[in-house]
Amino acid sequence: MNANRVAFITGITGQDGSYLAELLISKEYLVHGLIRRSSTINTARIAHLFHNPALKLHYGDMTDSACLYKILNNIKTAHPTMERLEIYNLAAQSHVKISFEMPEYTADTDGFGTLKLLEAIRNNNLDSVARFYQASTSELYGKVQEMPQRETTPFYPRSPYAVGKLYAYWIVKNYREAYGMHASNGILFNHGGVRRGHNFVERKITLGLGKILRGETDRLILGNIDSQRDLGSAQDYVEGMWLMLQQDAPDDYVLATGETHSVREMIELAFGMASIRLKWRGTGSNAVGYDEATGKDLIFIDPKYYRPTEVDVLWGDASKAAQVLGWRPRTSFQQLIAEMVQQDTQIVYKVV
Ligand code: NAP
Ligand code: F7E
Repeated sequence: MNANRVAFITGITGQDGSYLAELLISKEYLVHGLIRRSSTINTARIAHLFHNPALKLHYGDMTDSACLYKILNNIKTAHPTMERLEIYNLAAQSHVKISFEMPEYTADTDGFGTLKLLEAIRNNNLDSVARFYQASTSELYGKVQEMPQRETTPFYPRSPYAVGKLYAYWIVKNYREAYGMHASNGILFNHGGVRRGHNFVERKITLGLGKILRGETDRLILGNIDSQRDLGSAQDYVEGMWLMLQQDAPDDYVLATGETHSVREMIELAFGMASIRLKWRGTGSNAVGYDEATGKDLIFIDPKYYRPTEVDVLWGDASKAAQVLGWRPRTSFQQLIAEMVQQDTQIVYKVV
């Protein structure tokens, strides 16, 4: 461990937080993480790091400003000579559809939670040592105003999640301009992998495929399969987060693959890797995907998974990140889906 490499990650138990913690520990950081009290185990993604002396966990919640202040105060006391504290704000109610069911909680956590953390930094007089990363999102582009989307594309959020994140984006920018804080927004397009939450579409597809192959179910039921996403690998994207905080000046960056694929394509690709060639009949909520070889219906649509307002297409342009940070995604769409298929079905598919 290096005494000058100290980080604090909110959302450390999530997909990105767990990969980021691994990355920072591999770079000799002492990593502090915020975890929530839960009646069931919510630490599966970081269980392998528990006994690492470089990891220290603190109970708290983004909606509790007193505890955010206290945690930062404890970190400051534990590292009295630190010259830099990297703070990665990844905690969020991150599910877009659920944000329509819990709009107020989503705004509290994703929007005001960011403000509370920034205030906790200032009230601890940590603004000059802190480097702040905000987990902004391509959902800000929502009803897209330009193709592909880049840092200068106007925002048009389409969900309570995206509106909450819009507040966070602007408060980060405001604190940068108002108080000279080293605070950056990473505008990340969709990214997943084998640690992705089970109710995000790409993981739901590979888990569903596994259940069909094992005979645990005979169908996979989804919502809008015609939307398109720019989907990369979470492991590649956490490197971009770290690179943003290594720059002399704070700024905002898009991270994306530069490719977009429909949900339908994701399904066809994953099932194809298990040698199931899907054909389609019907449209909209009547669309059915069936196995060409057996004629068996496998994919069904249920409008209960539709969103009141959908983001039809996301397609990112990460050339600024490539130019300034030297960041490029390493994992292809095909490789990513193959890794998830392997994890969830045990089928090894070689991408050529
Ligand atoms: P995730 O797997 O859903 O993880 C979210 C994390 O936030 C978990 O650790 C969760 O804790 C924590 N959390 C939720 N509510 C909280 C609260 N009130 N107080 C404290 N912690 C709370 O999300 P992810 O995919 O890793 O994404 C990381 C961040 O990037 C999120 O802010 C997300 O909105 C943003 N983002 C994600 C993507 C993507 O495609 N993955 C793209 C753009 C932006 P529990 O484990 O206890 O639930
Ligand atoms: O939906 C469609 C759904 O929930 C993707 C979060 O990480 O990325 C993520 O948000 C698409 C949408 O991700 C189902 O309607 C169809 O068009 O996997 P998702 P998301 O909404 O793009 C952004 C960048 C974030 O910031 C978020 O935190 O797939 N879809 N059928 C479905 N989606 C789900 N979840 N479940 C279905 O059954």
